[in-house]
Amino acid sequence: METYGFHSLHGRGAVIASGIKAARPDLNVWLTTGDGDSMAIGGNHFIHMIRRNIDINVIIFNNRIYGLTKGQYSPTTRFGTVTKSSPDGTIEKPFEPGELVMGAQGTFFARVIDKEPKGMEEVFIDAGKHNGTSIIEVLQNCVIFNDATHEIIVGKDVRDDRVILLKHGEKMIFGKEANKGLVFDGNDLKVVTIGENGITLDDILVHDKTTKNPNMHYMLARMNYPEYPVAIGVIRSVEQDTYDDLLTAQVNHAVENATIRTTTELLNSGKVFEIK
Ligand SMILES: Cc1ncc(C[n+]2csc(CCOP(=O)(O)OP(=O)(O)O)c2C)c(N)n1
Ligand SMILES: [Mg+2]
Repeated sequence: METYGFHSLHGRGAVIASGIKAARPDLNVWLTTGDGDSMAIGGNHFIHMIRRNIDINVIIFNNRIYGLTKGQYSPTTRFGTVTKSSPDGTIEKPFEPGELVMGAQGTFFARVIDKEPKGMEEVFIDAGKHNGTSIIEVLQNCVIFNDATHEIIVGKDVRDDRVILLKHGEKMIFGKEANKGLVFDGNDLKVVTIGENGITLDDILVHDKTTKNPNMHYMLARMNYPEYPVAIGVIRSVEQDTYDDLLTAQVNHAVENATIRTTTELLNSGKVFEIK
């Protein structure tokens, strides 16, 4: 087909994209999806695409609602939210997409804010370069059916105290005064203030997106307001074999070692009967 993109059936984007990448490994494949599409109807495909580490770049527009169908709650809707399908408030604990990515052995996870195109651009470039499944969660507003859902985190007046931009190799600090940071305390991360209780810059953890062990990335991905700032930027990026590379190698090996090379040879192979 002479095209650069098309719509698939709701929930099946990961399947179509996996098929395209398997058949045409030379293509640079990007999949756009919603929180409902990727985590509800397409949840099964989503985790297996990630587990296979097939080289696809995935942008999840997480507006924490089924927008197109006019406002039913999704797997990422916050507990207690009143929606058209939860008139008394949801009684389900939401997924954070990053938790699923780590649980499914993901190799790349990043989070960006819809109204910050500059940060988004840098992350998209990183994701594009990553060999394997790259998942980018966009904290996306839905003006009509879930307006201002992320404002509690990204609102102009609160953003600097409620968001932490993670940069590989740099201290994990944030805040309007850039004086808050993350340390490890007991079994979990903890927010501290530099200059208080004997805490200095040296105590603050450095972000390493490349550690194979996903435990720290899992903790960073699930940080949430009010206990923690929400992490944006590239949280995890590790190199690992991709499904499409391994598949191509297998196909090439099979072709090289095949004793039957053409359809005519195939038809004349094995037991052949001549009909008279
Ligand atoms: C097979 C199928 N089932 C259900 C629907 C109805 N449907 C369309 S969009 C949607 C939910 C979309 O939610 P999300 O993925 O979060 O995207 P948003 O509209 O919020 O961007 C549903 C249930 C459909 N189009 N096709
Ligand atoms: Mg949605």
